[in-house]
Amino acid sequence: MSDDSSVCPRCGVGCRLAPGDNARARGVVGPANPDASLCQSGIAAYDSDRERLTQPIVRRGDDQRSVSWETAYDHAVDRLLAVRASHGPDALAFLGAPHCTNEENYLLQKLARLLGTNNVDNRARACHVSMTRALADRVGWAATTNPLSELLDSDVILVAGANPAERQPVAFNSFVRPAVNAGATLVHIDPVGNRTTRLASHHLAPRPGTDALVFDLLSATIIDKPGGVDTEFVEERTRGYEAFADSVGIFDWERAVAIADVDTAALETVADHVADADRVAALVGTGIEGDDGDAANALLNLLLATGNLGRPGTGVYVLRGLVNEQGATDAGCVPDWLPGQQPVTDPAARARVADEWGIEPPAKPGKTASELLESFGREVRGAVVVGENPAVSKRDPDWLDSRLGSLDTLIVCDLVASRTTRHAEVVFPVAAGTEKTGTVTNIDRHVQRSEPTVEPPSGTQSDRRVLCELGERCFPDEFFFAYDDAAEVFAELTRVAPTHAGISFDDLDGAGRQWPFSEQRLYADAFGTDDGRAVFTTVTTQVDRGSHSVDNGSHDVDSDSHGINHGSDSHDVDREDNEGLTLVVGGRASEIESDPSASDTRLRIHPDDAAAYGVSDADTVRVSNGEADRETEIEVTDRIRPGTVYLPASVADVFLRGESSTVTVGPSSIPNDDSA
Ligand SMILES: Nc1nc2c(c(=O)[nH]1)N[C@H]1C(S)=C(S)[C@@H](COP(=O)(O)OP(=O)(O)OC[C@H]3O[C@@H](n4cnc5c(=O)[nH]c(N)nc54)[C@H](O)[C@@H]3O)O[C@H]1N2
Ligand SMILES: Nc1nc2c(c(=O)[nH]1)N[C@H]1C(S)=C(S)[C@@H](COP(=O)(O)OP(=O)(O)OC[C@H]3O[C@@H](n4cnc5c(=O)[nH]c(N)nc54)[C@H](O)[C@@H]3O)O[C@H]1N2
Ligand code: SF4
Ligand SMILES: [Mo]
Repeated sequence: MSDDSSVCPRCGVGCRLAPGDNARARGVVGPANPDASLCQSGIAAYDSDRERLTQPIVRRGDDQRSVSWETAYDHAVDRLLAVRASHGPDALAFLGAPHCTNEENYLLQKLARLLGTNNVDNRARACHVSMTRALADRVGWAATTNPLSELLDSDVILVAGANPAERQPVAFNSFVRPAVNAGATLVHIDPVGNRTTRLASHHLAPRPGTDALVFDLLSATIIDKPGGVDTEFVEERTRGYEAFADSVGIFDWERAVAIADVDTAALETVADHVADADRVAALVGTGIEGDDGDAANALLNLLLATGNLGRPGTGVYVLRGLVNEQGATDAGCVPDWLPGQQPVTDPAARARVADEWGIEPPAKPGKTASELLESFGREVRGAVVVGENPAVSKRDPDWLDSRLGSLDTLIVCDLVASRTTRHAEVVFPVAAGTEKTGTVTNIDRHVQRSEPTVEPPSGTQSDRRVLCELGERCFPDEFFFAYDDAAEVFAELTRVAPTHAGISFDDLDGAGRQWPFSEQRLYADAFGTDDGRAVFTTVTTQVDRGSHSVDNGSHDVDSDSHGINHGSDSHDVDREDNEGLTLVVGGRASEIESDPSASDTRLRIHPDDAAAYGVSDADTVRVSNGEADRETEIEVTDRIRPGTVYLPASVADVFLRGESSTVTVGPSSIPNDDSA
């Protein structure tokens, strides 16, 4: 039996909680928060001032009416079936649902596929698609490899493009901090120093977008060290090593150092640590996603060459953002994967689904979320959006409004009115994560049962109920959506998805259960590839890209151990070319969040750059990329690379929409005390 606690809806760590005093949550012991701790965001999980939707809405043109649930269901189904009848099944799109349960994601993709389309995706995968696809293609599964608890056994922990001290704080404090306190070496790879860096003994601050080169440089250094490569592991458990080693052999080390602009001594020290350690684990976030998978592939090569996969204390941790981002993928809200990450192109996988459903899902992969958005109003005429807000995005909001507005019909399930619900023809008001029963899967594949710990507002229903009602009305003569409860949906998921085979809803107590049922750590005996071997790739990164005239005179901006290690004075290079400052963004947020850290909207800038641009600490400045500008306060700090500036996503949005990630900084046009 499960205890009376929910899984925290605020992030993918998956801490357990229940209501405490004064509208605050209290932690309940779970696999991700073994000492029952919560972060500030989790403590505020029940505390929302957002006005909830409590009645279904139907809108045609300017006419908006609150309607009964029956009317809303009938109207939504009429409209979806009309689109399908006139334009075919691929004119429908389904966007779900990393905020929702595994069961709800399963139902959403089942509805899409029974209606005849694989156009189902979840947008949040955009945050980690490079790393997860590299894992799926080369070792087996799009998921974190080892349990969080094994970080306590790691000798070296590499954190790249992530800030878990602030973004996954309970996982960081429960597993990384104690490991470091017990002697593990923490290496932070990030152009910007942050709270994670404070615990690190080494900080490599490469030029943004050059992480692949950093990992290749580490591999190249380790291959040259006697005993650096784990030859036994490479021979027994991998393939493609020779080609990889050859490509490393012709890799231009000096040029790569110059482009990544990392300090060679620091790099060699880190390479020594990785080569000497028995157990190396890597934690990756959104910061290494910008290069089409080069960084992810280079990191996997490094870990494979050193034998750091499939053993305790090793592996890759994908620091997924939203509560059920892993589960949305596992349950099949992916255009080319059926439940259990099975390719839709695989006849055996389709047959397994057909056995259960009585109908075979279509074989042709659907469109991804961004392709779907592009197609709205053209090939795609109707959409069902469950717990996503595509209208809020890095893309131009007017463009998105026009895309959503061009659909024949849009059906949305949400807790609150949003920019997306404004375009909806039918809005279903639903229950939140802490108000419903179901399972969610956290960053280390723990499938946990979440029980309602507060009453949903009267007038709402769960997403599960809504999807079943829609499904039953789409197929009135069938029993495709005749489930009594979440347990029945979960049971079907475990029959269809090989990843979840053997897990029973009733056995999911407060401790949860990792998929696959039989092993906590993936790849202990074999990798999930056809021949059971992990696959090397060759070094694909181009060391000759860019035209930086780099001077190799190494200089350290900061001699204390927390200071950043970058190599040459990139800042001079950048300014000589009159390139402006490279903008780096972190703190990507989900709207659901009333994030305490989001209040820091300052631009971080290195003292040399501040001097060059004539601005001082705490000034309000104008940041511009030529297309857009923003006023914001600045923090002058040496924990950022010269030539690079940092902004939280909430402020950086206007710049991310453009092509250029280069900005300039100048005096504000508004008086300082009147700042944004
Ligand atoms: N409190 C709170 N926590 C959250 C969330 C929230 O809203 N509030 N949201 C959750 C969500 S949805 C997500 S996706 C996660 C995000 O979790 P993270 O990915 O850990 O969070 P970010 O702060 O976006 O970190 C991105 C980091 O990448 C760095 N970076 C940028 N460019 C590069 C580069 O080229 N190379 C390297 N090596 N680093 C680079 C940035 O400096 C930044 O430190 O956080 C989750 N956690
Ligand atoms: N401009 C901008 N764009 C961003 C980011 C940013 O910082 N700035 N961050 C990026 C990142 S990291 C992410 S992960 C994405 C997040 O993108 P989205 O997932 O699209 O956005 P969210 O605001 O997290 O949530 C979408 C909606 O889900 C609803 N919701 C919450 N729980 C439930 C539930 O149980 N059921 C239903 N039906 N609805 C629910 C919320 O009320 C909200 O309206 O955005 C990305 N895009
Ligand atoms: S770390 Fe994430 S799951 Fe845990 S309490 Fe904080 S927001 Fe919730
Ligand atoms: Mo995210």
